Amino acid sequence: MRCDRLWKDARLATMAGDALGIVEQGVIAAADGRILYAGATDDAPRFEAVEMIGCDGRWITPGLIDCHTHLVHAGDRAHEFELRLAGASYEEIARAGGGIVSTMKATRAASEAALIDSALPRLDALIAEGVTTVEVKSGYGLTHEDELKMLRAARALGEVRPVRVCTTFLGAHALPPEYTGDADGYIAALCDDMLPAAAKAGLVDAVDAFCEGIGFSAAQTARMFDAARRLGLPVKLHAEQLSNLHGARLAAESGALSADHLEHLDADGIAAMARAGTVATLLPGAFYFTRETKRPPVDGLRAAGVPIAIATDCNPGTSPLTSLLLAMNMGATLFRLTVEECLAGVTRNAARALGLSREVGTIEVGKSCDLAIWNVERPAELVYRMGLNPLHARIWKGL
Ligand code: DI6
Ligand code: FE
Repeated sequence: MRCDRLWKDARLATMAGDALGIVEQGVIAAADGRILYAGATDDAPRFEAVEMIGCDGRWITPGLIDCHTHLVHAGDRAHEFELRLAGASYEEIARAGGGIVSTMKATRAASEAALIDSALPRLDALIAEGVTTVEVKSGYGLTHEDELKMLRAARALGEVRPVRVCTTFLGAHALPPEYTGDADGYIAALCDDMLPAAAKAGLVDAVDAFCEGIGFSAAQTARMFDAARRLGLPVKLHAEQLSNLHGARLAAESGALSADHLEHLDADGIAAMARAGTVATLLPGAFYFTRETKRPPVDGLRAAGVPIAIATDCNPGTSPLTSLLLAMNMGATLFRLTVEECLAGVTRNAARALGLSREVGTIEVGKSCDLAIWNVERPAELVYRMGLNPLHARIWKGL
């Protein structure tokens, strides 16, 4: 059988099924960017490969997926970090006009080219650790033009780097100053104008909102979800990070791909997510950086069989994190996830959180040949180390 490239003498963690999917003596064949065969060397058909790559027993996992980021934004919030170190809380800073609104001002002032330029080092850091798919949200423009500018910048990232970019419309991230006292008016502008325009321009893969006391109410979130449904777009939600507005239940009942953060999630929310198959995306970087002490209900999620994903939440305010490997370590250390859960969280379940289960997330025949090849002795090392990057090679669409 002919193929373009063949990786041999490898150990595979295919992540297929519900565990690591380990193959001790494995081979992967790719043709036209897709996986043609992945499995035991002994069972493999005889391949005639254009290029044969010996892996010297290295481990291969699916390319990693960061399914929740705010990678595109201008400026930084190091100064607010200093204020927080001096005792101010995130909510105090937000209410005093800092927080998301300060990044909004910088993002509005930046050109599309400047947004791309400033996001590239962050994207490159993710790519250097084997990320092959990344989600990027809008939400720091908060005007028609600036939200579209952010989404175009996000799409452009996928053209200047070998990575799959999924875009999420997060117009309902914060109330822009122009709408002070009129959150419902802003939601109407999002639903009737900004979201349809962004969708029409092909810039939206999913719709998200920040459902919080300092963000938008459940009723306002429901209106965003209705607008998404009218456009045929999937939804996801920032839910239960700082308070419990029952956003996760609302998201699940709206068929959401994921509900994210979830520190304050209750049993009712867990049950709704389990019924709907909504992924719980945990963001340990934000938990760590804000010195949150309330942990998401991991035992309850596990017991209910809710799939768990892990992402960086890379954003300037609450998670200036550009390492998905470190996010896994934090998931294990802070949230007590197992190694298997951490790895599933950045592969199989992250793909599901993006609605991309058929395309990526496991090493299986027919999927995009997105791989990460590692200099590790066992998969647990990927979760165990802090600050060492053991990536040997990264393959995206077979190349
Ligand atoms: N949740 C978060 O943690 C970030 N956004 C969100 O919806 C915070 C974003 C920021 O502070 O800039
Ligand atoms: Fe976020």
